[in-house]
Amino acid sequence: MNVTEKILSEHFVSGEKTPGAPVAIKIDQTLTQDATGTMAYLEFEALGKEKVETELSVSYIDHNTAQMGPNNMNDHLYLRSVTGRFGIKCSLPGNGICHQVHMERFGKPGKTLLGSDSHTPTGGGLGMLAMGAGGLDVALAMAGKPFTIKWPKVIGVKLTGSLPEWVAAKDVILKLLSILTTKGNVGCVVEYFGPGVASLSVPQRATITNMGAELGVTTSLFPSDDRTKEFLEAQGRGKDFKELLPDMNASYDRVIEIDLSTLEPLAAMSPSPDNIKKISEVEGTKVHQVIIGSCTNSSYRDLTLAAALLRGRRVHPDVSFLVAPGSRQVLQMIDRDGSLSTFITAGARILESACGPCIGQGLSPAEGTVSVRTFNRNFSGRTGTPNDTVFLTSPETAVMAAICGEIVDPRKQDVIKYPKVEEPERYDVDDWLIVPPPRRKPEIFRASTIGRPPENEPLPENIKGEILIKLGDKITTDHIMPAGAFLKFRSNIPKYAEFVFNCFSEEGKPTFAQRALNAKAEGRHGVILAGLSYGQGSSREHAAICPMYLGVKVVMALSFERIHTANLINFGILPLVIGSPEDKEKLEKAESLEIKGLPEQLKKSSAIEVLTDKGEKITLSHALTEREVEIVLAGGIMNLFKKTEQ
Ligand code: MIC
Ligand code: SF4
Repeated sequence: MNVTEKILSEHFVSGEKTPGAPVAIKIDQTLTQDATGTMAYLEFEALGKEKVETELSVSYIDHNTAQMGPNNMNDHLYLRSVTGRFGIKCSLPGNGICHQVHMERFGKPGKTLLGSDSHTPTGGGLGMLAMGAGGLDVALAMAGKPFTIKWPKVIGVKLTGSLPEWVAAKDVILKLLSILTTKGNVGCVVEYFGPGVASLSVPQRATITNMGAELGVTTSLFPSDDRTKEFLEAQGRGKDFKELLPDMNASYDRVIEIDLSTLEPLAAMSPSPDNIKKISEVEGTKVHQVIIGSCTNSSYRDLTLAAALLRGRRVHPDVSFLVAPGSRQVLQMIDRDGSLSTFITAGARILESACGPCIGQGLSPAEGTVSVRTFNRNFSGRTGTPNDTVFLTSPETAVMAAICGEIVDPRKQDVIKYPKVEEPERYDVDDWLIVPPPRRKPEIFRASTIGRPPENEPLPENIKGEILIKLGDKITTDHIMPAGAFLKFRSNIPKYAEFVFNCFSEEGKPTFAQRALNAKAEGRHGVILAGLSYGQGSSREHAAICPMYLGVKVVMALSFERIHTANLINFGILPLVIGSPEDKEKLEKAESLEIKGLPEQLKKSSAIEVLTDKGEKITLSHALTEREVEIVLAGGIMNLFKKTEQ
């Protein structure tokens, strides 16, 4: 067996072990972050449980730390109290980004981890099966329910050789993104193996599995080996180590070979993480902002390497250079070893250990300018600036751009030597900002800005659909539900729903929300029409809850991404697959459509007949399991849960 099969088999609850078939697995650990967590815990409260049933659940406060107005801190206090009440640890603001901290302090090889954040696969760097999901799925896992995925196809990535100077772990995942792209990988797991694996430390592996989220796969993971042991021992967690290697004769559904020695510095250029350029192709591009941070590249190794490059130098006067350490552990360590003062002397602006600019919480670039960021996403508008250009690169490439004021191929110069950076033998461990649940159950903090999750009615017999929006390919959850300045409304669905598809609003015309609410008031059902890979990116279930609140009942697309599909189903919205671009064109010509006898059609077969107002009869399909059909028909999983468990 390969490592994926080993972990899945050990956590198998029910289902069929054939690719594509649904399989329920036991979840050992969960994590939430505040931007998705508040809703997840409101949902957990609604499940009526006394305590979480996982081995470990941690709530991180790392996304909404700007605190402009009371909304954010209201959420923080709610999270701290609700987690204390249900037996969950709470990592307070300032302690760091969930994925970095979880890797440092809690991740364990061989365990399953479900997180309400799409970059949860960071844990795969430690040999965990770590997956992103919507908040409701995480709430159900905390309540002890198994999590259902499709038994995956495992893509084996065989690593050989070792990284040359100036080439980083980030370039490995950028290379893979250039091969696999962000589309068409749903239902796959990427597993790294081969002799090159041993040359990568756990934080380097975590960079790779973190950004594997952009491939749209279920997760990515590395084996657990001596390097894993080394890392856990250095974190004072040697007892958490477990060796986990693929069997000698392990097989994979597809094998891609990457010789690390032949890689070169790469960048992903806006608007997509798979728009890969060689650094040598974009050399000379003038840069105005450089940021080192995010859950992809802000480990102690990344920051000490950046500091080593900057020692004795200053950043270019035209560049605004920012550093956001991934965790308090990283910040404390760069303080003690002098890297922090190197950054300050070089002219860096030091940010708190949080997501910050990665999720558009400030630091938006100027219009039309270029920023180089060590992050994982560059969807248009995500920075808060609609027409900027973002290059996603390694810390090495980013720092060189900060020093030179333009993108440079560092291999072509010999002024700055490539520094040798080793993982420390011992990390500084101080978990003071991780609050364990108190002995006496605290009162739950409630605030006016925190609403209840909205309710939904069962799916109607007959859909009288109004096509509210017609979209193209690769619509991300950032398009559906903007984050950045709107993040503070995450706990208030009616308010947040006003901004659904905000980026497509045209001045003087009714917004998507207004059109949807009008249709709802007049008894018509909202329909969204889209192309390939609908719902890429974040795990935010708000991209389903808010449309649900606005009366959307069906999304029709050429293909869907995994986490978003699950979120749609969980909130009673039916995802229907359009069979061909020709059928999509026919649907695009229509304004409204009808689906008759939907419950019966759904139960009978995977084909669903749709009749447009132009008289076209089109057959769409669904890939829902029996249970998912039940969920959608009930109007969402909460309604079903109430019916069956209470
Ligand atoms: C992101 O990187 O887009 C986020 C913000 O971390 C999201 C979660 C969210 O929308 O709160 C994610 O990746 O799931
Ligand atoms: Fe935070 Fe950015 Fe990572 Fe999302 S991708 S968890 S916003 S650092």
